[in-house]
Amino acid sequence: MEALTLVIGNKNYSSWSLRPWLFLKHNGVPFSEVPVALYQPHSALRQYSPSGLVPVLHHDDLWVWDSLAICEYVSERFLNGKGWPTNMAARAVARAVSAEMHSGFQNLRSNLPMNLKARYKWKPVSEATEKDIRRIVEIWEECRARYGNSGPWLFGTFSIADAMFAPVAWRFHIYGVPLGGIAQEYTQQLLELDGMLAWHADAVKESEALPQFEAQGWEPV
Ligand SMILES: N[C@@H](CCC(=O)N[C@@H](CS)C(=O)NCC(=O)O)C(=O)O
Repeated sequence: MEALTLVIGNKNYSSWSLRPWLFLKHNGVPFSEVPVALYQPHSALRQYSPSGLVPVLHHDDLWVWDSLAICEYVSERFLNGKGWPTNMAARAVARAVSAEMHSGFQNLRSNLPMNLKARYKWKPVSEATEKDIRRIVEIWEECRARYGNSGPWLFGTFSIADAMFAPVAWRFHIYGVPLGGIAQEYTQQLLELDGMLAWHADAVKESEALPQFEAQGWEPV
């Protein structure tokens, strides 16, 4: 295989970077990592990424600079397309929920930032954030019920959609979001993945502290 490199941000904070990293790891595609510390005065990001954002996949002279596009490319190039469900209807829904995650849930993202070194006691959040949480739970329940018969993931087999939602599992865990049933089981299952545990182990060793990812007004557990 040609040289495959994933440029990622701080593992403690970079939810976007986690998605393609987990997808590559879970599928056993070998790659090397280039960590770039985010939001530093002289960040090296520009030299690796045309958008100035991570993650970016470098495959020889090809650069792919978006988390969903990277997962798609890896699926096509190395996995014979198995990143998406084989059934056409399931595949369309998997793409829809992945796109919804990719472009939405701004309230959840900004009010419950991913910070793997933190654990908080749950407290009521804004109606807008509650709405994001409810919609994610609804997506998970629907996908599991309609398309998840062949395995434990949203579409049975682990897919790009699961990788896209993986950081949400950390957010729910960090803030102690009260869940039940399928959402609880699915969150736990994501958190117990080898790739998630390996990412977490690296994250807690990082030394940078970025104030914009520290939640305000939350009581630590
Ligand atoms: N749409 C992009 C978003 C990537 C993104 O926002 N990355 C953040 C890190 S979590 C970043 O690189 N921020 C650096 C900066 O804004 O300088 C993707 O899916 O990859």
